[in-house]
Amino acid sequence: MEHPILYSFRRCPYAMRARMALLVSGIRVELREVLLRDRPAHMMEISPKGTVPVLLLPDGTVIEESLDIMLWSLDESLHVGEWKQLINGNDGDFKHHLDRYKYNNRYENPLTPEEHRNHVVEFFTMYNHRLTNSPYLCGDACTLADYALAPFVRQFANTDRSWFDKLPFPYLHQWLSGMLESETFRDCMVKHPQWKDGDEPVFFGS
Ligand SMILES: N[C@@H](CCC(=O)N[C@@H](CS)C(=O)NCC(=O)O)C(=O)O
Repeated sequence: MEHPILYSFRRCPYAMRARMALLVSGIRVELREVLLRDRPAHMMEISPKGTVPVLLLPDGTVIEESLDIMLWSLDESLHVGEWKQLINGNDGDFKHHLDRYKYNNRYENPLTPEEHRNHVVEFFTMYNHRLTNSPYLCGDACTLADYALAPFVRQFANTDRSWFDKLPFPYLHQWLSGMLESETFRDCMVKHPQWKDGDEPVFFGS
C-alpha cells in the first residue's frame, strides 16, 4: 500500500475537517466513501468504534479521531493559538447543543431547539470577538482551529440560514463565507460514489 487510506463520509463535519487538513498538507490518500448504515467490513476491522474519519497509514498505523488526523497531517506551524481550547469547546458543548437544536426530537428531555440555539450563540459571540481582531480564529492565517471548526459552524448555519444570517456577527459571517468559498473547502466536498470492496482505488489530494 503506497498511499494512506481514508474512510470518509462526505457530509460528516469530522470527516470534512480531516479532508481539509490532508488537502492543505498535500497528502494524497485513497478515499473510500462510506455510508454510515453500510460500513465496510475492513473499516470496522481496523477501527471497531465505527466512526468516520479513519486513516490507515502504509505502516499499519490507524488514526481514528479527526483531530489526530489533522495533527498528523498539518505542519506544526499551523498548530497555533488556542486551538485546543477552541476544539474542546466545539467538540463538546457546541456539538451537544448543535445536535439538540437540529435533531431535537431524537433526544429525551432536551431543552427547546431555541434554548439549544442560544447556547450555540454564546460560542458565536466569542468567535465573532476573536474575528474582530484578526481574519482567522487564531491570527492572520488560516490554521488548525479554522479548519476544525468551520464544518460545524456551517452545519449550524445551514439549519436555518436566514436566522443565522440575521445574527449581529459580521466578522463571523465573513469568516464562514471565506472558509466555504475557499478552494480547499470546495475540493474537500467533491462527490464520490460509495466505495465497495474490489473497486478501483479513487485518489484524493495532490
Ligand atoms: N470523535 C470522532 C467523532 C466522529 C463521528 O462521530 N463521526 C460520525 C459521522 S459525522 C460517525 O461516524 N457516526 C457514526 C456513529 O457514531 O456510529 C472524531 O473526531 O473523529
